[in-house]
Amino acid sequence: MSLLKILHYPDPRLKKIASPVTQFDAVLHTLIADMAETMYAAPGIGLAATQVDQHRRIVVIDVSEERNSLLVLINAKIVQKAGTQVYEEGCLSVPGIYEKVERAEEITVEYLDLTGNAQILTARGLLAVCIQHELDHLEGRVFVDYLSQLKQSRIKTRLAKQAKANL
Ligand code: GNR
Ligand code: NI
Repeated sequence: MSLLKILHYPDPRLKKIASPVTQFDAVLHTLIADMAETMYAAPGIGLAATQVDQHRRIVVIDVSEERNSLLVLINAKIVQKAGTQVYEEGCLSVPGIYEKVERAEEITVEYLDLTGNAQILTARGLLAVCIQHELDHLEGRVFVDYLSQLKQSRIKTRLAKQAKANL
């Protein structure tokens, strides 16, 4: 297992659109194991392949307190959305920044599990927020994109300062 390097906003590679997974092989399983290890170590409640510069439609999530309920979503698609909720979001690719974002309260997703079997899941609350946040990454979007231009430019300035301080 290995820890993967997480890209930081505004890295242009975070804007790439991920391609569907077609091969359910050992290479895929290794990437997923490494993504899970990276998410738990961060620590984070989710990680999209885009964030580790792998532009394939793979997401790992664990919103449990115990950190023992790994959810792997491959080629996931939201097929139903209902209601709205506002949650203060953070992102491993935008370290130290937290802002409120409005999302659907409840979603239904169709996806493939790590053996390639089709699954369906209805989620609400934090899990629904996390799934929407991760699927955005696969489309090249980060939560910062939903904020005002002023907030976006302030966040870029803050992250640039942090990056400089970390040299
Ligand atoms: O760890 C994370 N926490 C979080 C909190 C609120 C809303 C979304 C998230 S996802 C984030 C991990 C991450 O960046 N996933 O892409
Ligand atoms: Ni994120």
